[in-house]
Amino acid sequence: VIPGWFSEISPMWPGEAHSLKVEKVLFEGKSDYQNVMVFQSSTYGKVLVLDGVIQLTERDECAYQEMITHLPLCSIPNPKKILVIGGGDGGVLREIARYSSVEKIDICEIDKMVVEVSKQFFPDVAVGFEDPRVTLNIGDGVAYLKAVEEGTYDAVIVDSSDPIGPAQELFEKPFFASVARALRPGGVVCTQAESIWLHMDIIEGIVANCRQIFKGSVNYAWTTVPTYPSGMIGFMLCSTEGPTVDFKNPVYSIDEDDSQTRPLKFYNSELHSAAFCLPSFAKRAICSK
Ligand code: AAT
Repeated sequence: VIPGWFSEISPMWPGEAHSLKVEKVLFEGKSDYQNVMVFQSSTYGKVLVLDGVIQLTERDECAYQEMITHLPLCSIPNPKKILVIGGGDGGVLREIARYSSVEKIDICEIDKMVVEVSKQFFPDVAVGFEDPRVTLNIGDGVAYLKAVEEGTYDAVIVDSSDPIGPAQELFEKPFFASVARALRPGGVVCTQAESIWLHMDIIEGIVANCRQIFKGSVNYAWTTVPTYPSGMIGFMLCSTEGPTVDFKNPVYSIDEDDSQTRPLKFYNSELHSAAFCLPSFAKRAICSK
């Protein structure tokens, strides 16, 4: 460990640790679920860390939040009811709020401290909570989904941390089954699905589960995020049986909507389609089974 630097050390990426220079630690606390830390970095703005793992930085959060949101929502016409699991920083809410078709945004985040800390230190991210269509629930996403009435949502976005800690069950088959139940026919889910460089075993497990549960389509997409392990992160995009969803060819271009008061920083329609192109080794592992 280099003094004055933050190193992201975890058994989930043994033998490597991305480091950022720390200007100042702004917050350190322990919630009921995890350690929460915020620091000012030299080159990536403020950084939110949970249990030693980077959740977002001000400089590159746009890549993750815009892709995890617009990949599913631009793949279906006129999304109306959306559920977010995790995402307590509010960034995914900020992105969903761009859609005038959306009527209701429910969010279930397990850790109240993440919401409070985000409102205090990341106002440009937590701005998502200000949208009047948002209802915040503090609780476990697994329990929340079990209680949802069948066929409620057009889209579910699972903005979850890694499968060590409170998010473990969000990577398991019963959870995907309750997501499918909560979706309308032809509804879509997008879940945080780790890195093809580091977690092919986890990804193959998720793909196998999703193939059994989602009878529409099952796809993996990815994007660069410099401060996530290996510099990239992937998403599973699946649809339930019903109207066909062709994820690779978006039906709506949010990036061409002139009414946006905050222009998109990262997502556009070309990147949307490109996100589904995989390196050969990943294609073999993910697409051939
Ligand atoms: N948008 C920032 C990126 C995240 S945040 C993941 C959120 O999921 C955290 O706020 C965490 O408290 C919440 N969470 C974890 N488990 C649950 C659960 N069971 N129910 C509801 N919310 C939960 C993801 C960063 C990815 C990091 C990649 N290395």
